[in-house]
Amino acid sequence: AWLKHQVGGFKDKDGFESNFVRHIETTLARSMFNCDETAAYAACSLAFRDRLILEWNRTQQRQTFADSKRVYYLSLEFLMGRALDNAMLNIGQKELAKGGLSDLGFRIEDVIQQEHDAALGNGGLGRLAACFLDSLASLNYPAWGYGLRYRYGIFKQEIIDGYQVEVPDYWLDFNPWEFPRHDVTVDIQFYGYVHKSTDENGKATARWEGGETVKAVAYDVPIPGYATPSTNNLRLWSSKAASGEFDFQKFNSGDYESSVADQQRAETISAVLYPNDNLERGKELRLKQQYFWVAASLYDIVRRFKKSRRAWREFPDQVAIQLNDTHPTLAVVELQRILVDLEGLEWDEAWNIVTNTFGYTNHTVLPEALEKWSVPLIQHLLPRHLQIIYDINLFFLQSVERAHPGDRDLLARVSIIEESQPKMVRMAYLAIVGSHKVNGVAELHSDLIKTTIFKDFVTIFGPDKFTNVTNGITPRRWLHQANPRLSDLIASKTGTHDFLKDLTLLNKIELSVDDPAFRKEWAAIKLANKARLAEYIKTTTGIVVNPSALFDVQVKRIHEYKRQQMNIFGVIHRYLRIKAASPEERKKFLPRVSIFGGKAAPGYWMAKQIIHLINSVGSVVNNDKDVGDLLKVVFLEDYNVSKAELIIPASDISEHISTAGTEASGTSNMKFVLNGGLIIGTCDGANIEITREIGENNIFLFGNLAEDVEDLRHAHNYGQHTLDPDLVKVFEAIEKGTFGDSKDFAGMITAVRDHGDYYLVSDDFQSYLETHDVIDEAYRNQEDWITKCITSVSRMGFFTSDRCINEYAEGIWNIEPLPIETAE
Ligand code: 26Y
Repeated sequence: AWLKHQVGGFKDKDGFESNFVRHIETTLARSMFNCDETAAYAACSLAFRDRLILEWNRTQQRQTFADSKRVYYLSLEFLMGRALDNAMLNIGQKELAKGGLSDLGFRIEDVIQQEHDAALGNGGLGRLAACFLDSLASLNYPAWGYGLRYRYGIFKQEIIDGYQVEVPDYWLDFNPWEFPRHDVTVDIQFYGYVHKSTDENGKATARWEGGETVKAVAYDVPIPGYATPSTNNLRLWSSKAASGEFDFQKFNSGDYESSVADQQRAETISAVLYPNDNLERGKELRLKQQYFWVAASLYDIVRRFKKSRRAWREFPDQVAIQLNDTHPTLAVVELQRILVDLEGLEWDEAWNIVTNTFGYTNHTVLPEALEKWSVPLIQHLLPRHLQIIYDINLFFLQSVERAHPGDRDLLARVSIIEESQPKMVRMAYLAIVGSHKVNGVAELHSDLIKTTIFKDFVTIFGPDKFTNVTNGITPRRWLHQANPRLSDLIASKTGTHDFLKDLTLLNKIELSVDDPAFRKEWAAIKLANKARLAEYIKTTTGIVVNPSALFDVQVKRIHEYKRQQMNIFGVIHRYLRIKAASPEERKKFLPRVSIFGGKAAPGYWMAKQIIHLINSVGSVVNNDKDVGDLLKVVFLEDYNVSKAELIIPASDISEHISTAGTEASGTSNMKFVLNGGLIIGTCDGANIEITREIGENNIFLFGNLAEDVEDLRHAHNYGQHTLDPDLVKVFEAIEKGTFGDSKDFAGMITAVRDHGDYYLVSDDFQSYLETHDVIDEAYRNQEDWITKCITSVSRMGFFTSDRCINEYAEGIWNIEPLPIETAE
């Protein structure tokens, strides 16, 4: 298999070098005497890209020829990170490239660093989509991703005077990983009106007419599988003015400006990724993005299906479409419109095809993240779709009424249309009704959606429609690429790198848990990873941290439910204890570095306040002579995928401390444990399953359980809320101005003290502090600590996204991998 997988690669190092030089001298029109690291990155990428293209074409031909069922993963976010390192590793020729680059005078690490992250996503949901693409290709599934080619990805975060400042991320300047397909375009219609009539057979027909048209242009990104020639396709749509739209009348009459303005308006659709994570804003342009992307993708999928000349009823045998959250839910409506209005199918036959085609993944129970679109807005933008939504709802409610006669409350509760002012379309309900399977992303989460937000739908459709697929991560990027030394150490014990394809093989290292040489190397790798991060912290923030201190990391989007505020309150509490201690007592403290990273949505005021407090605490604590190395507080700017690859392997403890029942799964928890870090966490999301797999001695759990959250909140609201005394001391310190003007942090305090403490910070605070003390003690015993780390890693096999994709393939998509011919 190994030999086979080199088929797509370079013959040898010389082959790579000559290809590299050719790209420098021709594609880039430079000379080797004037080749800096940027040019080296470009040439190296172009050289590897050449290798990918051949396999990419072959994979597409193989899929077309086999004509078997394909899955289409529709996601508004693909948080891909860098591509070059991943491509070299998946092709299996990073070592060869390293040698070649070295011959030419470059260090491969420096070359890799030149690449700008493809940051077309916010957080977990977008990164999950990227891990899924890696697994789909690695497992040889015929699969396409469909997304938007944003000109601006997630903003770049700068920290200025302790505050987050957002800077545009213009990432497309030079992107060798995409291929414009100017011949693959789709005209997308907006606005207009519906013309209803009766045809010659007396059948009612509807035609959507008028309005304006925007052109969707395809950009394709190759997705290489690991140790397989399979290379799948990610198709991203970019918006352009349709040729008829560029108003030549205006142009010729000298109104050049407004003619260009029309063009720019069209291009606005795919201009920017909305930077909200778990926070809905209901903006018209976002709805336009959704329809633009969904309509272009469906046109493409249907066009491909039609080439096979099969009957429409075979559509679900050829096509599975997965909705990554409700963002692509209009696809349900669009496919029904295509089948009924354009292809002339009867409603019921069409609806049967639609529901057998779609699956819907829910990623959140937070009410503020559930999408709703106003009826007047949809009416205006997509008049025909609104009618179809009303018909879907009518037929759905009629079937509910037949099964549950007279239950008017039930009808009102499950109606796709919310009878508010204005009326709203509940996208999650539409997605459920339009899909054959609905899944949550961790066991607890999948149970919660069945008993809370989607309870009535379980009654209506039965429990089998709802299922769980616990999230996973790709071990290629999150172990082999991010932590090559650990990957190689593991391979030295398991015999091969096969665990990267079958992660359950990790369990073999448990046999070596007592092997002194293995343990020593394990510890040395962790220390080296920490030293590398310490170096990065020093150059980017000026803060000097001791690599042998305990590194405590919380990196993720900033959100009240994720409780970074609880973390920083805990840090303040530790600081106060150090200050109150005598010089003698201070020696007993375990030196710690608290590391934070993450972006706040630009309009999320409380999240920005949290960032400001972290930075303000840092500037006091880090400069306090009484504290020295005992405590450092670092906020790392602009957390993204490539920074995660640096930070995660360097952690001793990471924090996954959401209020129980709020974090659907979490995926960084898996990344940290896989890299030999331990975690402190609540009984939430995938933490629960991680505990089950690695054993409760290897994780630090604390806090209230999901089942108690409702009662606690209720009690708060009825005045039974005595704040934790240690938290009161923290608030006093903040209010005394210890960390600067206390008015700047008043919102965070009143949320807990005066506004019902919705996220239970006070309720969990004592248990959180105690657990950190337990961690200190555990860390002092380095031998036990390393045993915990090795044992945990060995038991992480379940959390690969390969397992996850196999579950989707079998339980939801009904697709099979495409066999790769073994002879060449
Ligand atoms: C509606 C819109 C504003 C919106 C945009 C982004 C709503 C939600 C999101 C993103 C949600 C998200 O990232 N959810 C995360 O998905 C991960 C993958 O399943 C989970 O691990 C994580 O717990 C969940 O918060």
